Formats: sequence, C-alpha cells, structure tokens
Amino acid sequence: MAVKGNYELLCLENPLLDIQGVGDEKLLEKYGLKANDAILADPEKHMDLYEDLMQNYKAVLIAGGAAQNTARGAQYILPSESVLYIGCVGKDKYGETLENICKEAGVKTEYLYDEKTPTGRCGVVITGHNRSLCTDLAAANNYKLEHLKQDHIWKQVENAKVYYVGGFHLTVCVPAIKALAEEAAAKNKPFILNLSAPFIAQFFKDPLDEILPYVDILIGNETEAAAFAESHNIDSKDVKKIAEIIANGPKKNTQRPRTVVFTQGTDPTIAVTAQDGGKVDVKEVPVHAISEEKIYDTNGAGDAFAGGFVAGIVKGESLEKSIDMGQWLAKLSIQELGPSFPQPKQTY
Ligand code: 26A
Repeated sequence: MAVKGNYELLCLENPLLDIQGVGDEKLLEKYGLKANDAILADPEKHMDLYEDLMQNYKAVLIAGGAAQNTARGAQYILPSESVLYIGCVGKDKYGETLENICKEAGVKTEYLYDEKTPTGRCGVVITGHNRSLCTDLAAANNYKLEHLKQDHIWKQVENAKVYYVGGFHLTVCVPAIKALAEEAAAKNKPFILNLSAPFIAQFFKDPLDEILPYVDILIGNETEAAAFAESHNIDSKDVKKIAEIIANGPKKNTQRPRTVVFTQGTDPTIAVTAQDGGKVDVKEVPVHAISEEKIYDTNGAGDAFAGGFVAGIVKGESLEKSIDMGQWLAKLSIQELGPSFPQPKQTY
C-alpha cells in the first residue's frame, strides 16, 4: 500500500517538451507524417516542423515525454511523494519548464543535465482525434547509466517498489533499463514496460528482445501489438493471440507470471496472464465511454491509461481494477489540452 514520502514508483524515459498545434493534411504531407503515429525526427526532413508549428499553427508548449506523462498521471491518483521520474534534459529554459511542471504535479525528478545539448522536443500535429508525434530527442538521447548508478540515485532505485519504463527509452539507454530490470527481478518487484510505438518493435527489436525476459507487465495498443507480431514472425493478427504468445515467452523472474495488456481504442482492453503449463487467463475490460464532442485531443491518452493502470498496481489493486483506473484517467486526459489532467483533482 502506498505511503506518503516513499517514492514507490520509479519511471524512466525521455523528458520532452511538446510543441502542439492543430494541423491539417497539408502539414502532415509536407513532412511525410502519418495522422496517428510517433516517430523520431529525421534531421534532413523534420527540423523545420517545430518552427512551422509555432509560426503557422498557433502551437502551444506543454509538458510531454511519454513516461513523464505517465508519471504525472500516476501521481495524480497516488498519495503525495509516490512517484520519481528520471531522464536527461538540457540546461535551458525548456528543461526548467519541465522540472517545474513535474514539481507542480508532485513528481520528483532526478534529471541528468546535459550542458551542451538542448532539451528534447516533440512536434505534435493534431488532426481531428488523431495525433502525429515527431520527436527530436536532443538531450533526452544522452541519458547514461552512470547517472543512475550514483549512490544517491541508486539508493532511490533500491527503495522503489515498482518500475515503469517507456519503450521509447530503448532508443536511448538500454544499459539503464537493464539495470532497473535486473534490480526488479532480483528483488521480485514488478517491472513494467510500454511498447510505446510501432517503430520500437519494428526497428528496435534487438534491445526490446533483450529486455522482454525481465518484463512482468507489458503495455501496448493494437497497432503496437500488430507491429510486434510482424517483427517477431507471429502469424496472427488477433490481439489476444499475440498477447498470449508474449505472455508465455521466456522470463527471468519466475516468481511472477507475465501479463500483457493491450488497449484497443474504444474497444475493450484485453489482459492476458500466463498460467502454468502454457495456459493463459484472459480478461476484457471495457473503456469509459465518452461522447465525441467532449474530446479535446488524444495526445497522451495512452500515457494517461498507463498512469492510472500503474497507480493501481502500486496500490496493490487487482488487474481489472488497475485497468479500469487507467481507462478512467485516459478519459479525463483526453478532455484536456495535451497530456494533462483536470484541476481541481477528481478522485477515482
Ligand atoms: C523516442 N521518442 C520518439 C519519444 C517520444 C515521446 N516520448 C518519449 N520518446 N515521441 C513522442 N513522445 C511523447 O509521447 C507523448 C504522447 O503519448 C510526446 O512528448 C507526447 O507527450
């Protein structure tokens, strides 16, 4: 059970500032972006997007970074001083902005500061209920294991009870992810990974496969499930079947069965947990319905789901209740601008 001041949940990933504007087909086409996707910016193709969004699409600057959003979401639900977030920012105004937003949300940050590189940014192009994310990682790409291993930080790692890593970090610092994963496995603490985006399973298959044996809970959506299946030669388009195969994959910590949670937009979320003898337990949890006109934007919806879900896991709630907490928080977040949560605070 979560107790104040314990920082039971530790999250690691890429702190980013979102530059979010309402775009159109023309803007997506100009930069070769898909309406609903997340990619790494190509230095040749995408570097003008950020200025373009600011100048021509009335873009706003808001806190982003997928797992940082999840950290703020989990802290929204948990008792104060429950969540610690780690990543790399620049020594600049944007890094300060992110630090302040986390502070306001009650999330403790242990940033590595890169003196030479600016804070990372993510161009967010909103078209209807879709969002296209194009990330220039910059400083976020320079996270290093040595930061995590410093005494005063590693103590906090050891103190944490649950670990949440955004799959996006697989493009950045696998040794840091592995250090957390090994700590979790050695002490039988839950290690949670988010698949983050289709390109992770497609183009970062090797680091993903290196971490997967440590994963107790894998979170993803239906398109990430499909991308995983394709890159892993799983001959199925059935989300349940794909989850079943991943749930039964090799595992380091044999004291915990693996659970795979796949959201499917407005369709029910499925959760598949490995059982003895290659069997599985399958649960389906419906989403919290919302009328179209109440949706502000969907940037951060998946991160909010993960935040609510992980808060449930930290509190020791059942799998179904944790998923429902995720659906609840996602519903709140899509009614706000970008990855944020309503104030005054609502309670689950
Ligand atoms: C490595 N990449 C591509 C990324 C991201 C990312 N967070 C970490 N790493 N690309 C987009 N995001 C964040 O995802 C959130 C929406 O789910 C954006 O900053 C946005 O806030």
